[in-house]
Formats: sequence, structure tokens, C-alpha cells
Amino acid sequence: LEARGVSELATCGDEVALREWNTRYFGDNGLMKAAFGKMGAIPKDQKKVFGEEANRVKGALTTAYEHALAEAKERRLQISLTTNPLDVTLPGRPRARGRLHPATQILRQIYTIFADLGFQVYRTREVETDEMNFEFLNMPAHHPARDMWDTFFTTTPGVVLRTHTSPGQIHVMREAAGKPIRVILPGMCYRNEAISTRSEIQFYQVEGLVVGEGVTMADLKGTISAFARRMFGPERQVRIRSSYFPFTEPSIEVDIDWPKDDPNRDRLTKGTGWLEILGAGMVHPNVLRAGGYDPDKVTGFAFGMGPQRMLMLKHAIDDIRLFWQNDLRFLKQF
Ligand code: FA5
Repeated sequence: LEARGVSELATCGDEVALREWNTRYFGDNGLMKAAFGKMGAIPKDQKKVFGEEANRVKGALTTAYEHALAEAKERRLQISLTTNPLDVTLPGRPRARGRLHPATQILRQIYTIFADLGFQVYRTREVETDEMNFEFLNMPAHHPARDMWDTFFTTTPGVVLRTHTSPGQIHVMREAAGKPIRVILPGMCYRNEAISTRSEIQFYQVEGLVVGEGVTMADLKGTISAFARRMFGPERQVRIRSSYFPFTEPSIEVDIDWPKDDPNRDRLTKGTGWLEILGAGMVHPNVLRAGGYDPDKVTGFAFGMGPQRMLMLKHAIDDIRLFWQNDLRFLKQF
């Protein structure tokens, strides 16, 4: 039996065959068990010799089996190492990295510039009352200037989606309760507009508000010029035109000149060389009063800009709709 077992073991090529061999010899119905079963038929005086011999064969075959199994495992390891080699010195596969949305990037640039000018960032709500969005900003009900903002009304009377960040001015003034103010108010605004290449129904604005004793138009000009040069380059000239907003008096609109060597200059500036970046003005006395400030003691200036339009200028993007389409071909360029 021993000789037969060893020779059969030698023909087992892999672990599966080895385990089959093991069952054949050492299983419940195996040859070893059958051999021990013959004990009963052996004459008494020979039992001892037979038993010792059977145990020796069992031990020898077990050792041979374990040896063969270990060899088979080692062979399998060698094969997997050589047929599928792993080169740990190769550089790793690059992972696709996320990035900030371009609108977020331009907002952060704006925060940085105004932080350097001593402005704090303040956030207010996107769902506003009619009072905050219009009335406290010097636009009583039926004021014709309300038509400047195509408003989304909610089903709750007197509640609207804010059409601009200007109602934040009132919130800040009421919270600051008479103290000097120097803040910017970034956030999403909503207008029921016909969507076009330049107008979306939702877009960011960044409002600015400075209130204190002796704040003048010169401070507004200085602040806007400093901002424009940091954002668009030190050579930029700033042009101020008079304008109208109910909540500022006087009101202005601010243009910057566009570099002459930019091939997109004519397209962006409609051939004038100048490009509008924001609306602004001195805070109207009625607005200061609505915020709890005394217009005889303090003055203030405010401005409102569209960061997405600014980004479009910087990169000659000709369609504002690209911002919320989530087209990776567009987003990956920033
Ligand atoms: C205002 O909303 C005033 N609240 C700005 C202001 C604040 C004036 C404080 C004075 C003092 P206007 O409607 O022009 O103004 O909007 C300001 C900027 O928001 C625009 O110059 C533009 O950059 C951006 N904007 C307005 N409407 C849209 C729109 N539909 N899509 C994208 N950007 C827009």
C-alpha cells in the first residue's frame, strides 16, 4: 500500500489532485481505514506486528502527502508571481482631481481683494419679504422702478425670491445697530427673465456696503478703482457714468477700459472700448433710515456687481448659460 500510495502521489499535478488522493487514502471510505479494518481477521499473535506496520505506513503516507501539498502550493505561488508580475517601482495611476466651480473661484478672488481692503463677508437670505427686497430700498408698492427687476413671487403673499443682494444692506444695518459698516454680501439672486447668452434666471451678485461718518463718493471711486485694478490688471482705467437706482443717490455705473491688444475687445465692449462691471452709488437717506441710521450723521456707499459676468469678461466667455449646464468640457478649463 505504501509503494502504491507514494507512486500515485507522484502523479498528482496540482492541489486538486492531491486532495483527491488524500480522500482516497485517508477518507472515511479510504484505503487506510480499510487496511485497519482487516485487523479483526488477523490471528492474535500477528496483530501487534500488523498494527505497528499499518501505523508506520499511515505516518509515511501522511508525511509524503504534506510534503507534496507544500510543494504544490509553492509552485502555484511561483507561477502567479512570474505570470502576473507586479512592478512596485512603476509610478501610480493618476487620479482625476476635483476642482472648484469657476463661479466659486471668482467669488473667492473677490473676497480676497475686498478682505485686503478691510471688508467682512456677510451672508443673508435668498427668500425675502417684499418689504426687504423693495420697500425699505425706497421702492414703495407700485413704484415704477420695481419693473427693473422681473420678480419671482411665491405662493405666500409678500414673499419673493430676492432679485438682488441689496436687501442685505438693510439686514446688515439693523444688525450693526449704529456702528460703522464695511461689508460685502455675496449670494444667489433670482429673476424671472428670458434666458439669453447674457442673462440667467439665477446668478450670483456681490453687494458692497460702507456706512460711517464722512464716507464720500471719493471713497467709492477709490474702492472701485482699487478693486478693478486688482481684478483686471494695474493698467485698467475706470470710467464712471451717472445712472439711476432708487436706493442710491447719486447713482453711477462703472466701466473699465478693455486692453487694446485683446482680440476679443470689440466683441466684449461692443466697439466702445469700455465695459460695464457694476452699479453703485451713495446710499439713499431713506435706506439709511430703514436700516436705523441717521442720514444727518452718517453717509454710506453701496455697489452691486455680477461675478459671473466678470469672469466672462476675463476669459471671453460668450454665453452665461455655460455656468449651470455642468458640461465638464467647460468646467475643466478653470
Ligand atoms: C442691481 O441689481 C442693483 N441692486 C445693484 C446696486 C447695488 C446698485 C447697490 C447700487 C447700489 P443690476 O440689475 O444692474 O443692479 O444688476 C447688477 C449686476 O448683476 C449686473 O451688472 C450683472 O452683472 C448682474 N446681473 C443682473 N441680472 C443678471 C442676470 N439675469 N444674469 C446674470 N447676471 C445678472
